[in-house]
Amino acid sequence: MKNVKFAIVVSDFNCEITERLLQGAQSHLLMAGVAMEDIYVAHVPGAIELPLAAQWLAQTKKYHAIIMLGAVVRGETSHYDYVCQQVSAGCMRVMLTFNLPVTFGVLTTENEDQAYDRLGGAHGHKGEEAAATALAMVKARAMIF
Ligand code: INI
Repeated sequence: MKNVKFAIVVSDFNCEITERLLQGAQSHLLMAGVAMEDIYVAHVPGAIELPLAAQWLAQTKKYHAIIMLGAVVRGETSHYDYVCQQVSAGCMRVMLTFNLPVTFGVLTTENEDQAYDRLGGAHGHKGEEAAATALAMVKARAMIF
């Protein structure tokens, strides 16, 4: 896919997991023919910071789609619920405000095993899927307009 630009915003919290999400998303885009220079990667500290960085990237008007990657793993408190709810709501808000695909590649799991099952294990690879969805949305938009 030529001249189509993607931004990936990835959180560093649980970075062993999010690094693998990033690798999956990048390799999927490259395999689909996206040029390396058309993939911009921004890092943020945690999942809560993802929507704001996605908003900044959307404001630049440089990208055809944004891919949000993160890993929220349930701990002993209700913190997990607040983070998950706000990140998914923030993703949708940026998507509709900026009229731009923002895919939700944020794992929300009970434990790390469930996360690894979604990084090329029993439940596919959520980084690759977030990239595939971004590509599909760019194509869907091109068909509509
Ligand atoms: N951030 C994550 O990305 N994943 C988590 O599992 C997580 N937990 O469990 O706390 C997490 N917390 C940090 C949060 O995203 C913010 O960075 C922090 O609250 C500062 O705003």
